[in-house]
Amino acid sequence: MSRRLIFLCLLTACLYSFAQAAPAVVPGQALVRFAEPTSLAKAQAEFNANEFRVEKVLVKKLDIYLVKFDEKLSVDMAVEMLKGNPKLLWAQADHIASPRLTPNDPSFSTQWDWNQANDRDVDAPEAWDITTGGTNAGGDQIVVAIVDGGCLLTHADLAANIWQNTAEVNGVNGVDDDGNGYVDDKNGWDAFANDGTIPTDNHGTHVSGTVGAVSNNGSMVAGTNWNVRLMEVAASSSQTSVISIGYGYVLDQKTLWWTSGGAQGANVVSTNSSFGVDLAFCTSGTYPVWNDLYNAMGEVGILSACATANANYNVDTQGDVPTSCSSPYMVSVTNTTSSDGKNSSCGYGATTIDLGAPGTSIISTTSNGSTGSLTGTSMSTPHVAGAVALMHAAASVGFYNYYNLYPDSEH
Ligand SMILES: [Ca+2]
Ligand SMILES: [Ca+2]
Ligand SMILES: [Ca+2]
Ligand SMILES: [Ca+2]
Repeated sequence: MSRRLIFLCLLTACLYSFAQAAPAVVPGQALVRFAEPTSLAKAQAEFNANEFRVEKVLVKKLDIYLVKFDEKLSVDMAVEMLKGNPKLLWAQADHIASPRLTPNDPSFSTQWDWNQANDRDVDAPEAWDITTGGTNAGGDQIVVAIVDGGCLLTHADLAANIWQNTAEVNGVNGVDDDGNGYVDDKNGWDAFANDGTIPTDNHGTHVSGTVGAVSNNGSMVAGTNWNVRLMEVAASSSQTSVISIGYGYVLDQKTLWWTSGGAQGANVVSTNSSFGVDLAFCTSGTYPVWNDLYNAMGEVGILSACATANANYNVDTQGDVPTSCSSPYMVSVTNTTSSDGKNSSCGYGATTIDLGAPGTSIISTTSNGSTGSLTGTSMSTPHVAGAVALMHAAASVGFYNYYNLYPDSEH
Protein backbone atom coordinates (compact mmCIF):
# COMPACT_ATOMS: atom_id res chain seq x y z
CA MET A 1 0.00 0.00 0.00
CA SER A 2 1.46 3.36 -0.93
CA ARG A 3 1.92 5.92 1.77
CA ARG A 4 -0.56 8.19 0.10
CA LEU A 5 -3.09 5.40 0.22
CA ILE A 6 -2.36 4.88 3.89
CA PHE A 7 -2.99 8.55 4.48
CA LEU A 8 -6.21 8.47 2.49
CA CYS A 9 -7.22 5.55 4.66
CA LEU A 10 -6.45 7.62 7.74
CA LEU A 11 -8.63 10.45 6.56
CA THR A 12 -11.51 8.67 4.87
CA ALA A 13 -11.78 4.89 4.81
CA CYS A 14 -10.94 4.52 8.47
CA LEU A 15 -13.45 7.18 9.32
CA TYR A 16 -16.08 5.27 7.40
CA SER A 17 -15.28 2.11 9.30
CA PHE A 18 -15.49 3.97 12.59
CA ALA A 19 -18.61 5.92 11.84
CA GLN A 20 -21.62 4.11 13.19
CA ALA A 21 -24.26 6.79 13.66
CA ALA A 22 -27.44 5.94 11.75
CA PRO A 23 -28.35 8.50 9.09
CA ALA A 24 -31.00 11.00 10.13
CA VAL A 25 -34.53 10.43 8.83
CA VAL A 26 -37.66 12.55 8.53
CA PRO A 27 -40.13 11.33 11.17
CA GLY A 28 -43.63 10.27 10.13
CA GLN A 29 -42.91 9.64 6.47
CA ALA A 30 -41.46 7.09 4.07
CA LEU A 31 -40.98 6.48 0.38
CA VAL A 32 -42.61 3.51 -1.39
CA ARG A 33 -42.46 2.18 -4.95
CA PHE A 34 -45.37 0.25 -6.43
CA ALA A 35 -44.68 -2.71 -8.67
CA GLU A 36 -47.52 -1.85 -11.09
CA PRO A 37 -48.61 1.52 -12.49
CA THR A 38 -50.97 3.16 -10.06
CA SER A 39 -52.67 6.44 -9.12
CA LEU A 40 -52.95 8.37 -5.89
CA ALA A 41 -56.44 6.98 -5.21
CA LYS A 42 -55.49 3.39 -6.12
CA ALA A 43 -52.35 3.70 -4.06
CA GLN A 44 -54.29 4.87 -1.01
CA ALA A 45 -56.68 1.95 -1.39
CA GLU A 46 -53.77 -0.35 -0.59
CA PHE A 47 -53.54 0.97 2.96
CA ASN A 48 -55.68 1.56 6.02
CA ALA A 49 -55.94 5.37 5.84
CA ASN A 50 -55.83 5.59 9.64
CA GLU A 51 -52.42 3.97 9.50
CA PHE A 52 -50.76 5.12 6.28
CA ARG A 53 -51.78 8.11 4.19
CA VAL A 54 -50.44 8.30 0.64
CA GLU A 55 -49.50 11.97 0.55
CA LYS A 56 -48.32 12.55 -3.00
CA VAL A 57 -46.58 11.14 -6.01
CA LEU A 58 -42.84 11.74 -6.02
CA VAL A 59 -41.80 10.13 -9.32
CA LYS A 60 -44.79 9.36 -11.53
CA LYS A 61 -42.80 7.41 -14.10
CA LEU A 62 -41.56 5.01 -11.43
CA ASP A 63 -44.72 4.99 -9.25
CA ILE A 64 -42.81 6.25 -6.23
CA TYR A 65 -45.05 7.83 -3.58
CA LEU A 66 -44.64 9.58 -0.27
CA VAL A 67 -46.49 7.90 2.58
CA LYS A 68 -47.22 9.63 5.91
CA PHE A 69 -47.94 8.08 9.29
CA ASP A 70 -48.23 9.01 12.96
CA GLU A 71 -44.84 10.24 14.19
CA LYS A 72 -45.31 8.11 17.32
CA LEU A 73 -44.64 5.13 15.07
CA SER A 74 -40.90 4.74 14.53
CA VAL A 75 -39.74 5.09 10.96
CA ASP A 76 -37.99 1.70 11.15
CA MET A 77 -41.20 0.04 12.30
CA ALA A 78 -43.30 1.80 9.66
CA VAL A 79 -40.91 0.78 6.89
CA GLU A 80 -41.04 -2.84 8.04
CA MET A 81 -44.87 -2.74 8.01
CA LEU A 82 -44.92 -1.18 4.53
CA LYS A 83 -42.50 -3.81 3.22
CA GLY A 84 -45.13 -6.39 4.13
CA ASN A 85 -47.41 -5.06 1.36
CA PRO A 86 -46.97 -7.32 -1.71
CA LYS A 87 -47.94 -4.48 -4.09
CA LEU A 88 -44.76 -2.64 -3.22
CA LEU A 89 -41.32 -3.17 -4.75
CA TRP A 90 -39.80 -1.50 -1.74
CA ALA A 91 -40.26 0.94 1.13
CA GLN A 92 -37.60 3.11 2.72
CA ALA A 93 -37.11 5.95 5.18
CA ASP A 94 -36.99 9.55 3.98
CA HIS A 95 -33.32 9.97 4.87
CA ILE A 96 -31.88 13.41 5.40
CA ALA A 97 -29.26 14.04 2.73
CA SER A 98 -26.54 16.42 3.84
CA PRO A 99 -24.64 18.63 1.45
CA ARG A 100 -21.11 17.56 0.63
CA LEU A 101 -19.23 19.68 3.10
CA THR A 102 -16.83 22.22 1.76
CA PRO A 103 -16.03 25.16 4.01
CA ASN A 104 -16.73 28.75 3.03
CA ASP A 105 -13.26 29.99 3.95
CA PRO A 106 -12.12 32.19 1.04
CA SER A 107 -8.64 30.61 0.79
CA PHE A 108 -10.06 27.08 0.68
CA SER A 109 -9.80 26.99 -3.12
CA THR A 110 -6.05 27.66 -2.88
CA GLN A 111 -5.50 24.94 -0.27
CA TRP A 112 -4.69 22.14 -2.74
CA ASP A 113 -3.94 19.72 0.09
CA TRP A 114 -7.65 19.46 1.00
CA ASN A 115 -9.15 19.24 -2.47
CA GLN A 116 -8.09 19.93 -6.04
CA ALA A 117 -9.30 19.14 -9.54
CA ASN A 118 -6.68 16.46 -10.22
CA ASP A 119 -7.47 14.72 -6.92
CA ARG A 120 -3.84 14.64 -5.71
CA ASP A 121 -5.20 15.69 -2.33
CA VAL A 122 -6.21 14.09 0.97
CA ASP A 123 -9.95 13.98 0.14
CA ALA A 124 -10.73 16.28 3.04
CA PRO A 125 -14.31 17.14 1.93
CA GLU A 126 -15.08 13.42 1.88
CA ALA A 127 -13.80 13.11 5.46
CA TRP A 128 -15.70 16.26 6.49
CA ASP A 129 -18.92 14.60 5.31
CA ILE A 130 -18.41 12.28 8.29
CA THR A 131 -17.08 14.73 10.85
CA THR A 132 -15.47 18.14 11.00
CA GLY A 133 -13.96 17.41 14.41
CA GLY A 134 -14.63 18.65 17.93
CA THR A 135 -15.71 16.08 20.47
CA ASN A 136 -15.55 12.29 20.71
CA ALA A 137 -18.48 9.88 21.17
CA GLY A 138 -18.44 10.59 24.91
CA GLY A 139 -18.68 14.35 24.38
CA ASP A 140 -15.09 15.04 25.45
CA GLN A 141 -13.32 17.91 23.72
CA ILE A 142 -10.46 16.62 21.54
CA VAL A 143 -7.07 18.32 21.95
CA VAL A 144 -3.94 18.29 19.77
CA ALA A 145 -0.63 19.40 21.29
CA ILE A 146 1.36 21.61 18.91
CA VAL A 147 4.96 21.19 20.04
CA ASP A 148 6.59 23.99 18.09
CA GLY A 149 8.11 27.43 18.49
CA GLY A 150 4.95 29.10 19.79
CA CYS A 151 1.87 30.61 18.18
CA LEU A 152 0.02 33.87 17.62
CA LEU A 153 -2.76 32.95 20.05
CA THR A 154 -4.86 35.96 19.00
CA HIS A 155 -4.88 35.08 15.29
CA ALA A 156 -8.48 35.61 14.15
CA ASP A 157 -8.56 32.24 12.38
CA LEU A 158 -7.12 30.37 15.40
CA ALA A 159 -8.17 32.09 18.63
CA ALA A 160 -11.47 30.24 19.13
CA ASN A 161 -9.71 26.88 18.75
CA ILE A 162 -6.81 27.56 21.15
CA TRP A 163 -7.01 25.24 24.16
CA GLN A 164 -7.90 26.93 27.45
CA ASN A 165 -6.88 25.31 30.71
CA THR A 166 -10.08 26.13 32.58
CA ALA A 167 -8.71 24.43 35.73
CA GLU A 168 -6.09 27.20 35.95
CA VAL A 169 -9.07 29.18 37.21
CA ASN A 170 -7.46 32.49 38.08
CA GLY A 171 -5.36 32.64 34.93
CA VAL A 172 -2.12 34.56 35.05
CA ASN A 173 -1.65 35.41 38.74
CA GLY A 174 1.70 33.80 39.50
CA VAL A 175 -0.08 30.88 41.18
CA ASP A 176 -0.46 27.27 40.01
CA ASP A 177 -4.22 27.37 40.52
CA ASP A 178 -4.89 23.79 39.45
CA GLY A 179 -1.86 22.37 41.26
CA ASN A 180 -0.64 20.54 38.16
CA GLY A 181 2.94 21.67 38.69
CA TYR A 182 2.81 24.42 36.06
CA VAL A 183 2.21 28.03 37.09
CA ASP A 184 -0.27 29.94 34.87
CA ASP A 185 -0.43 27.31 32.11
CA LYS A 186 -3.47 28.90 30.51
CA ASN A 187 -3.00 27.71 26.91
CA GLY A 188 -0.06 25.31 27.17
CA TRP A 189 3.55 25.69 28.21
CA ASP A 190 6.69 27.53 27.15
CA ALA A 191 9.47 25.01 27.76
CA PHE A 192 12.15 27.60 26.93
CA ALA A 193 11.21 30.03 29.70
CA ASN A 194 9.39 27.47 31.85
CA ASP A 195 6.30 29.63 32.10
CA GLY A 196 2.80 29.78 30.70
CA THR A 197 3.37 32.68 28.30
CA ILE A 198 3.37 31.30 24.76
CA PRO A 199 5.71 33.18 22.44
CA THR A 200 4.60 34.18 18.94
CA ASP A 201 6.18 32.10 16.18
CA ASN A 202 5.37 31.96 12.49
CA HIS A 203 6.18 28.27 12.03
CA GLY A 204 4.02 27.21 14.97
CA THR A 205 1.19 29.49 13.87
CA HIS A 206 1.25 27.90 10.39
CA VAL A 207 1.29 24.36 11.77
CA SER A 208 -1.56 25.18 14.18
CA GLY A 209 -3.75 26.35 11.30
CA THR A 210 -3.27 23.13 9.34
CA VAL A 211 -4.33 21.07 12.36
CA GLY A 212 -7.26 23.25 13.33
CA ALA A 213 -7.85 26.70 11.86
CA VAL A 214 -11.31 28.00 12.68
CA SER A 215 -13.07 26.81 9.54
CA ASN A 216 -16.27 27.51 7.65
CA ASN A 217 -16.23 30.96 9.28
CA GLY A 218 -16.03 32.87 6.01
CA SER A 219 -12.48 33.90 6.84
CA MET A 220 -9.04 32.90 5.60
CA VAL A 221 -8.29 29.14 5.66
CA ALA A 222 -9.73 25.77 6.67
CA GLY A 223 -7.94 23.25 8.89
CA THR A 224 -7.99 19.44 9.06
CA ASN A 225 -10.34 19.88 12.01
CA TRP A 226 -12.83 22.75 11.87
CA ASN A 227 -13.29 22.41 15.60
CA VAL A 228 -10.54 21.12 17.90
CA ARG A 229 -8.47 22.55 20.72
CA LEU A 230 -4.84 23.42 20.05
CA MET A 231 -2.59 23.09 23.10
CA GLU A 232 0.39 25.31 22.38
CA VAL A 233 3.70 23.96 23.66
CA ALA A 234 6.76 26.03 22.78
CA ALA A 235 9.62 23.52 22.76
CA SER A 236 11.01 23.10 19.24
CA SER A 237 14.50 23.69 20.52
CA SER A 238 17.90 22.62 19.37
CA GLN A 239 18.25 21.20 22.89
CA THR A 240 16.70 17.80 23.59
CA SER A 241 16.32 18.85 27.22
CA VAL A 242 13.88 21.63 26.27
CA ILE A 243 11.99 19.33 23.90
CA SER A 244 11.67 16.83 26.75
CA ILE A 245 10.09 19.45 29.03
CA GLY A 246 7.53 20.14 26.30
CA TYR A 247 6.61 16.49 25.81
CA GLY A 248 6.60 16.05 29.58
CA TYR A 249 3.96 18.76 29.88
CA VAL A 250 1.75 16.99 27.35
CA LEU A 251 2.23 13.67 29.15
CA ASP A 252 1.35 15.28 32.49
CA GLN A 253 -1.80 16.92 31.14
CA LYS A 254 -3.17 13.74 29.55
CA THR A 255 -2.33 11.67 32.64
CA LEU A 256 -4.13 14.22 34.82
CA TRP A 257 -7.11 14.14 32.46
CA TRP A 258 -7.44 10.39 33.03
CA THR A 259 -6.84 10.46 36.80
CA SER A 260 -9.24 13.38 37.37
CA GLY A 261 -11.99 11.86 35.23
CA GLY A 262 -11.72 14.75 32.77
CA ALA A 263 -12.01 17.50 35.42
CA GLN A 264 -8.40 18.58 34.96
CA GLY A 265 -5.71 18.26 32.33
CA ALA A 266 -6.56 17.79 28.66
CA ASN A 267 -7.77 15.04 26.36
CA VAL A 268 -4.71 15.23 24.09
CA VAL A 269 -4.93 12.55 21.36
CA SER A 270 -1.94 13.54 19.23
CA THR A 271 1.18 15.66 19.25
CA ASN A 272 2.68 17.44 16.28
CA SER A 273 6.45 17.84 16.08
CA SER A 274 8.91 18.99 13.48
CA PHE A 275 12.42 18.98 14.85
CA GLY A 276 15.10 16.40 15.16
CA VAL A 277 18.66 15.31 14.65
CA ASP A 278 19.61 14.61 11.02
CA LEU A 279 21.70 11.55 10.19
CA ALA A 280 21.39 9.96 13.65
CA PHE A 281 20.03 6.54 14.63
CA CYS A 282 17.49 6.25 17.41
CA THR A 283 18.58 2.63 17.89
CA SER A 284 22.17 3.58 18.68
CA GLY A 285 21.60 3.78 22.42
CA THR A 286 22.55 7.46 22.28
CA TYR A 287 18.96 8.77 22.04
CA PRO A 288 16.88 6.76 24.54
CA VAL A 289 14.77 9.71 25.73
CA TRP A 290 12.85 9.90 22.45
CA ASN A 291 11.38 6.40 22.45
CA ASP A 292 10.69 6.64 26.17
CA LEU A 293 8.67 9.83 25.68
CA TYR A 294 6.69 8.54 22.68
CA ASN A 295 6.01 5.25 24.47
CA ALA A 296 4.91 6.97 27.68
CA MET A 297 2.58 9.29 25.77
CA GLY A 298 1.32 6.33 23.72
CA GLU A 299 0.47 4.43 26.88
CA VAL A 300 -1.92 7.22 27.89
CA GLY A 301 -3.49 7.38 24.43
CA ILE A 302 -1.44 9.91 22.49
CA LEU A 303 -0.07 9.30 18.98
CA SER A 304 2.83 11.52 17.95
CA ALA A 305 3.25 12.72 14.38
CA CYS A 306 6.86 13.62 13.60
CA ALA A 307 8.40 15.28 10.56
CA THR A 308 11.40 13.60 9.00
CA ALA A 309 14.46 15.44 7.69
CA ASN A 310 14.13 18.13 5.02
CA ALA A 311 16.92 16.51 3.01
CA ASN A 312 16.75 13.95 0.25
CA TYR A 313 18.27 10.86 1.85
CA ASN A 314 17.34 7.36 2.96
CA VAL A 315 16.47 7.44 6.65
CA ASP A 316 16.59 3.62 6.79
CA THR A 317 20.32 3.61 6.06
CA GLN A 318 21.42 7.10 7.07
CA GLY A 319 19.25 7.73 10.10
CA ASP A 320 17.15 10.50 11.61
CA VAL A 321 15.97 11.18 15.14
CA PRO A 322 13.12 10.92 15.93
CA THR A 323 11.80 9.41 12.67
CA SER A 324 14.03 6.32 12.89
CA CYS A 325 12.75 5.63 16.41
CA SER A 326 10.87 2.37 16.80
CA SER A 327 8.07 3.49 19.14
CA PRO A 328 4.75 2.19 17.77
CA TYR A 329 3.17 5.45 18.93
CA MET A 330 5.31 7.64 16.66
CA VAL A 331 4.14 8.21 13.07
CA SER A 332 6.95 9.47 10.84
CA VAL A 333 5.94 11.72 7.98
CA THR A 334 7.55 12.95 4.78
CA ASN A 335 6.50 15.66 2.32
CA THR A 336 4.37 15.18 -0.82
CA THR A 337 3.61 17.66 -3.60
CA SER A 338 0.43 18.70 -5.41
CA SER A 339 1.33 16.22 -8.18
CA ASP A 340 1.41 13.45 -5.54
CA GLY A 341 5.14 12.81 -5.64
CA LYS A 342 7.68 13.01 -2.87
CA ASN A 343 9.14 16.47 -2.58
CA SER A 344 12.75 16.24 -3.79
CA SER A 345 14.05 17.84 -0.59
CA CYS A 346 12.88 15.45 2.10
CA GLY A 347 13.74 12.11 3.65
CA TYR A 348 12.39 8.69 2.75
CA GLY A 349 12.72 5.11 3.95
CA ALA A 350 10.62 2.01 3.37
CA THR A 351 11.04 0.90 6.99
CA THR A 352 11.37 4.09 8.96
CA ILE A 353 9.01 6.52 7.20
CA ASP A 354 5.37 5.63 7.72
CA LEU A 355 3.66 7.91 5.22
CA GLY A 356 3.71 11.05 3.17
CA ALA A 357 1.33 13.98 3.46
CA PRO A 358 1.06 17.29 1.60
CA GLY A 359 3.86 19.63 2.63
CA THR A 360 4.67 21.65 -0.46
CA SER A 361 3.25 25.17 -0.88
CA ILE A 362 0.77 24.74 1.95
CA ILE A 363 -1.41 27.73 2.76
CA SER A 364 -2.15 28.30 6.45
CA THR A 365 -2.24 30.92 9.19
CA THR A 366 0.80 33.14 9.79
CA SER A 367 2.13 35.13 12.73
CA ASN A 368 1.31 38.50 11.10
CA GLY A 369 -2.36 37.63 11.59
CA SER A 370 -2.81 36.68 7.94
CA THR A 371 -2.14 33.58 5.83
CA GLY A 372 0.76 32.41 3.72
CA SER A 373 2.50 29.49 2.03
CA LEU A 374 5.27 27.37 3.54
CA THR A 375 6.99 24.17 2.40
CA GLY A 376 8.60 21.37 4.38
CA THR A 377 7.97 18.13 6.22
CA SER A 378 6.83 20.48 9.01
CA MET A 379 3.80 21.33 6.87
CA SER A 380 3.09 17.61 6.18
CA THR A 381 3.03 16.45 9.78
CA PRO A 382 0.08 18.58 10.99
CA HIS A 383 -2.11 16.88 8.39
CA VAL A 384 -1.39 13.61 10.22
CA ALA A 385 -1.68 14.93 13.79
CA GLY A 386 -4.92 16.57 12.66
CA ALA A 387 -6.20 13.37 11.03
CA VAL A 388 -5.72 11.49 14.32
CA ALA A 389 -7.93 14.07 16.05
CA LEU A 390 -10.51 13.85 13.27
CA MET A 391 -10.61 10.07 13.64
CA HIS A 392 -11.31 10.44 17.36
CA ALA A 393 -14.26 12.67 16.45
CA ALA A 394 -15.57 10.11 13.95
CA ALA A 395 -15.06 7.03 16.08
CA SER A 396 -17.98 5.05 17.48
CA VAL A 397 -19.12 4.65 21.09
CA GLY A 398 -17.50 1.21 20.97
CA PHE A 399 -14.13 2.70 20.08
CA TYR A 400 -14.60 5.39 22.75
CA ASN A 401 -15.27 2.79 25.44
CA TYR A 402 -12.30 0.70 24.30
CA TYR A 403 -10.03 3.76 24.29
CA ASN A 404 -11.08 4.61 27.83
CA LEU A 405 -10.24 1.08 28.98
CA TYR A 406 -7.07 0.64 26.92
CA PRO A 407 -5.73 4.00 25.78
CA ASP A 408 -2.52 2.30 24.66
CA SER A 409 -4.56 -0.04 22.38
CA GLU A 410 -2.12 -2.84 23.18
CA HIS A 411 -4.92 -5.23 24.13
CA1 LIG B 1 -9.96 14.55 -3.66
CA1 LIG C 1 -1.25 25.05 36.47
CA1 LIG D 1 -2.58 30.96 37.73
CA1 LIG E 1 -11.17 30.02 8.49
